[in-house]
Amino acid sequence: MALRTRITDLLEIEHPVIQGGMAWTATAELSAAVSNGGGLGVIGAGHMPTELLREQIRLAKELTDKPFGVNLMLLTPHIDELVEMVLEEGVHAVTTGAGNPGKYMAAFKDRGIKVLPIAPSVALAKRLESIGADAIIGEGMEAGGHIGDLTTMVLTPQLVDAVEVPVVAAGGIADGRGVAAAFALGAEGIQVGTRFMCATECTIHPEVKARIVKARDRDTVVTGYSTGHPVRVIKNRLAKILGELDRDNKPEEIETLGAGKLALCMREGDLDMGSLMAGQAAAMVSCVQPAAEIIEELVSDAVQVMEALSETAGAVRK
Ligand code: TUI
Repeated sequence: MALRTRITDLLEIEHPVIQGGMAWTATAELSAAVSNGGGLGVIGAGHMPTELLREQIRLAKELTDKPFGVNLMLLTPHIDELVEMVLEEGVHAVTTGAGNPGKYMAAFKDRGIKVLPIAPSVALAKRLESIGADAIIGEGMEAGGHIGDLTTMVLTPQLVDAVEVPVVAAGGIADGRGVAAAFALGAEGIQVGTRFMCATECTIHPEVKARIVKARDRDTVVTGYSTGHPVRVIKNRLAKILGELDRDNKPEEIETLGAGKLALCMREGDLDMGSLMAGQAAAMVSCVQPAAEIIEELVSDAVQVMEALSETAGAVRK
């Protein structure tokens, strides 16, 4: 079963499934497993030191001969150095988050690297298209981590209307129904983060995976509005404290308390005082399974949903 779109053609992959570039979570192991499963695996750079990211890229090249990418978090202070290194090493694609990658666009394109920026709004997407983005990843506020303020449901069709390049829908997609919905909205690919956190090959602490599997519909909360960089996480003691600091409008204290907490969660498995970044779709993740199986299920279930809808449409017409 395969869904061919401009995204599969652009990235030379089998399935239009891009893995979210989650810092401290999307390591070479997970990315290679996603790429080997026919999607686009993406190493999450976050604040990773340059040489560590270089090692991760080299490891991914050992683990897969399929295309994979790197996600660059543009707020990181040594972003210029990370970009230089990615240009040296070469990857198939770069996704970007938390800013405008305009400054680097020409360099990536000269090197033959496809650029897929994440945009939480129409205006930014249009700007990014005008400077050469190969596709736009529209990320709704259902997503985990740093988010914008529009939902996937309203952002996706507006992006599809606003730009010519293909749109990838992200945020809240964790099963075949979500994939089919994204396609109904005009997307030609999807980005999935939270469900891949529960891939067997994902190297985060097993307690984090268990917490996601246990998650229910209202278990996430957004903290950090007062910092200008709101972040969706699974509720815990840290989130409660950050929420109180947010209400008291103390952005500096949020930044200080938040530092290092993502690693504390993902590496050490501290579910209490770690930052458990995950999307609302955590509630829809019910098991830990291999990345290739997740991709296969997303695609074949989506095709089944679309076929059923087509039959319904046929029956209605008669
Ligand atoms: O980037 C993400 N998700 C992230 S980044 C991250 S690390 C972090 N931690 C604390 C504070 C800030 C970052 C954890 N999760 N998703 C993609 C994404 N990009 N969401 C929102 C945006 C975005 C926001 C503003 C993209 C562009 C943008 O542009 C503003 C501008 O400069 O025009």
